[in-house]
Amino acid sequence: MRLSRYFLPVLKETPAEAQIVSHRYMLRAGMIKQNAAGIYSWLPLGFKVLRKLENIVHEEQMRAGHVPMLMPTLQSADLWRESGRYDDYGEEMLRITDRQGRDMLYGPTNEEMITDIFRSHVGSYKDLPLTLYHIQWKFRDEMRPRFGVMRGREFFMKDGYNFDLTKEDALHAYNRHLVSYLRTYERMGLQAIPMRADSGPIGGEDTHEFLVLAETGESEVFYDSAVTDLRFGDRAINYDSHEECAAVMQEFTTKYARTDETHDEALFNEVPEERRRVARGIEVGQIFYFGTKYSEAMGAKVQGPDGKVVPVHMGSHGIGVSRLLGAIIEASHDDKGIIWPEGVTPFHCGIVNLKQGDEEADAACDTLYNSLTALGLEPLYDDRNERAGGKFATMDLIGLPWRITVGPRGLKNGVVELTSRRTGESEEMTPAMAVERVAQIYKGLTVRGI
Ligand code: P5A
Repeated sequence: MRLSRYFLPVLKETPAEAQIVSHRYMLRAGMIKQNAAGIYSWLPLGFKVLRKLENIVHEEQMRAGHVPMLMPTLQSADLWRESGRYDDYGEEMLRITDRQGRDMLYGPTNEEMITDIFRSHVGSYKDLPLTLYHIQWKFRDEMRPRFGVMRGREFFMKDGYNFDLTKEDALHAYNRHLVSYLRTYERMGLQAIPMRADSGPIGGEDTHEFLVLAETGESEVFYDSAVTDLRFGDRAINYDSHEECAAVMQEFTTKYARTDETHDEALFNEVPEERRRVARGIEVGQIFYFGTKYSEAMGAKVQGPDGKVVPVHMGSHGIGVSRLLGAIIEASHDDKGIIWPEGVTPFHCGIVNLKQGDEEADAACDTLYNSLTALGLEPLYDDRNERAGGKFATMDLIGLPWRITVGPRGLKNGVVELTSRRTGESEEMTPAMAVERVAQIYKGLTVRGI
């Protein structure tokens, strides 16, 4: 992309309404624009990152054997009356009446709708296990929408639902989701710690939230600092193996880590004092096992191998995809702007032309741009007629992890400069070497956005 043809409305001033750094940078970098309280337009740069995160979530869900689909945002109130949640959900639910006077709602989650789809089409244990998911906009009429996309009213969520014959199988689905979530967050450059939590309006006994530690997080968390040493990494996992998934669950959830809702002071005090931590975190996902709560209320049953018809065991599993943008920025920035992890960056590398209009500099930038593009990478070329300082400030603000700087003086010696956004370190090299280095950095990481 050439910046002269892009739409990147960066702001010089810090918007007064933004209280936390991720919100400030998302506004300043021209990623989002608020249209109403807690409702945002995703401008091209924000949209590009959102799509990348969505793609990573899809890849990891499909890797775990979960099946993608798409349900609508609007739902009929009748389904929610069947589960009993229409009255229970309270003021967070946005209720709408259509022209025929029918009660509708903008879905805050999809347990009822997916259970209805399941009961319409599945009647035998032979079709199980099954996990269906979608990534779709949700609406919750939050009392206090704030911090930009972090607590929106309209927000983008991946929600998946497992259907299993037995509790044991459903607990395997729960563990499998935990493993797939660990992989997902790590690919985004995040450490999200599973913590025992409260199930709230979704219901059920077993639930874990995934928290990214950050001072600006809305949740208070209590944990054994040893949990922060755990990494899933690139180990191989067989998602069909109950034992393998259970072992990962065990590894990541045995040490003390809880949100304030389930915090137990006596248990916490058993953690050696020097490892006890009280901090704040951003909830970027949550998994639930709720057994037959919805399947019994809504008649989602299957015939088992013994001929008996029984309600299916279910769970639901969510990732706050739009919230993740905020969480990633909270975890990765400095006083100049965002620092995108390579796995999610909107563009792989910036190209800054120090002297636009200089024949040699323009030609070198074009060559760099074309070579990177030919390798399947997405450079952002600042080809505007601006002074160098302004170009650097924009690149630092929008946070591309790598920048190639091209100027007539370097070109006389046959070199350009490759700079890391994270360390600020620069290295001179030939343009061909810079292309090779950038290609090497992104090997195996090139998830495309849009
Ligand atoms: C699990 C999937 C559920 O709704 N039903 C389907 C279950 N869980 S949840 O924890 O309530 O939400 C899942 C994730 O969505 C994000 N989230 C939000 N993001 C932005 N703004 C909001 N107002 C908001 N509310 C929830 C969180 O990341 C949460 O973990």
